[in-house]
Amino acid sequence: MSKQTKVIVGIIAVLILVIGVTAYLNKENVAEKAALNNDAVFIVKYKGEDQKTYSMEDIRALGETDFVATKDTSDSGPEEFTYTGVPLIKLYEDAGVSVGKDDTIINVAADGYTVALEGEKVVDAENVYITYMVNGEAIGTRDQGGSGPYMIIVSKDQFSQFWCKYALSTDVQ
Ligand SMILES: Nc1nc2c(c(=O)[nH]1)N[C@H]1C(S)=C(S)[C@@H](COP(=O)(O)O)O[C@H]1N2
Ligand SMILES: [Mo]
Repeated sequence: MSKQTKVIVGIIAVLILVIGVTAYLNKENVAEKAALNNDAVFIVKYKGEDQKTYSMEDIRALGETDFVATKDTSDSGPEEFTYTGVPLIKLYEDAGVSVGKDDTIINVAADGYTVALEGEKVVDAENVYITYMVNGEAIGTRDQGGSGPYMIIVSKDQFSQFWCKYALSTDVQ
């Protein structure tokens, strides 16, 4: 090997090492961020009465999915995000609470914000989701400056005012 070839091989070896270590650290980081709010609870109610309490693990075990939703607020333009979550209707099914198209679903948040949704939207498993990750990272708690740990998203709405940040519970009335 010429001296020049040795130098090139050396540089390539160092680059491969750097890429490998970066990928490894990144993987740990993603796992850590995703695991942050495992103790957060979310409650499914029926007419104001608790039916079932869920942890992050319980919710994820119902079958999580990635989907794209556009967040459009009063002070920012439309922006697309990839969220990870579970259709809200799956929690109702699991809790044994039936939801009809003519019911009203009340979602309550930690800051007192309350969202009323038509049952017709909630029975659509591709519309209303309970989410906990955005673009592969935990949504984060309010204290951390996030919108979670849970946020309910109405993905087919044009605007985001019916999304429920810091969601604590959902109720059929
Ligand atoms: N708990 C809670 N959820 C909420 C709100 C809120 O103030 N509190 N604001 C709503 C509005 S008006 C919008 S546009 C979306 C997105 O709000 P963000 O821009 O603060 O993320 O969250 C909705 N959900
Ligand atoms: Mo908004």
